[in-house]
Amino acid sequence: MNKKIMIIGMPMDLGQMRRGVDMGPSAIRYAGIVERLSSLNYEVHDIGDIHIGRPEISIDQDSKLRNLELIAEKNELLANEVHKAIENGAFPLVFGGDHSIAIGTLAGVSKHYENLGVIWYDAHGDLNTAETSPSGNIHGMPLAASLGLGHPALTQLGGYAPKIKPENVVIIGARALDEGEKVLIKEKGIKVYTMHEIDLIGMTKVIEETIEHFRGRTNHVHLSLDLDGLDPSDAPGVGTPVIGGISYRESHLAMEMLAEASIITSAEFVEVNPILDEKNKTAIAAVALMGSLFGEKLL
Ligand code: EXY
Ligand code: MN
Ligand code: MN
Ligand code: MN
Repeated sequence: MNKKIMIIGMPMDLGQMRRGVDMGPSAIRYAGIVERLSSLNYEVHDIGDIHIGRPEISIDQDSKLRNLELIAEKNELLANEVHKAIENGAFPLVFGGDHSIAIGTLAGVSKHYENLGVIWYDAHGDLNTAETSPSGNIHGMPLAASLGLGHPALTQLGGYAPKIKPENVVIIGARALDEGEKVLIKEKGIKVYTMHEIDLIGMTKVIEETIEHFRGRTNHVHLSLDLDGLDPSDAPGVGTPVIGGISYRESHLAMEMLAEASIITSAEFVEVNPILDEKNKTAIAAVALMGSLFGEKLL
């Protein structure tokens, strides 16, 4: 694992309608992430937060997408910082913010790697476009946008599309997919481990197969971890909770196996909403999972 980590806070809540997810980066920092990673002998640099400010909510006239231009504009800033982190030889570790920030993270990361792999750890597919979205919320669209599907303001971020290829994506934890997303998954042949497969074969096999899927394909895999992938009993502080999720223990196991395989070269932890949380439980879970992802051992 790269011993230099660049933390980038992205306090953006414009991709959905529940206030508070802009406080995610602070909550994760207060849960002790810098100390945790430093104790594992990483050189940790925290560049602070991307400036989001208090922009006025707007709806794009043509597409009806909420905050389209703002999300694109702020994600350009994130993409630049992520790009710089990699250029400086660091592992970019981004804290959201709602999941629309993944459009910026992936724009920054994929500039470096032609064949970037992506693990999308989430209750949702985030594969909607303006046409299929039931909500108009862009946090339900970042994976589609990164695959080059959707509004050009999102797909063309950084000046090129697509950022990733469908065969390089693995979704883990899905249990709330919209009809349009199901069609897209079949059409593109995207590999998905829904909760059904996780129940059936277990997280060990799911991660073994995921690692195997990337072997020979790419040496660079981005982990996009949406805390709502976890069960709400373990991660209650999220805006779109879905019961029947991945347990905290299964998630630890997943992170430990990924650490062991040494394939993750960038990551983001998103959707932590302290206003909806219980005593910062979700941020604390996120920090513990990051500990495992970066090689923490129990003994
Ligand atoms: N699929 C629903 C929508 O597009 O509105 C819900 C999306 C929630 C997205 C969350 C964060 O992963
Ligand atoms: Mn998501
Ligand atoms: Mn989600
Ligand atoms: Mn364990």
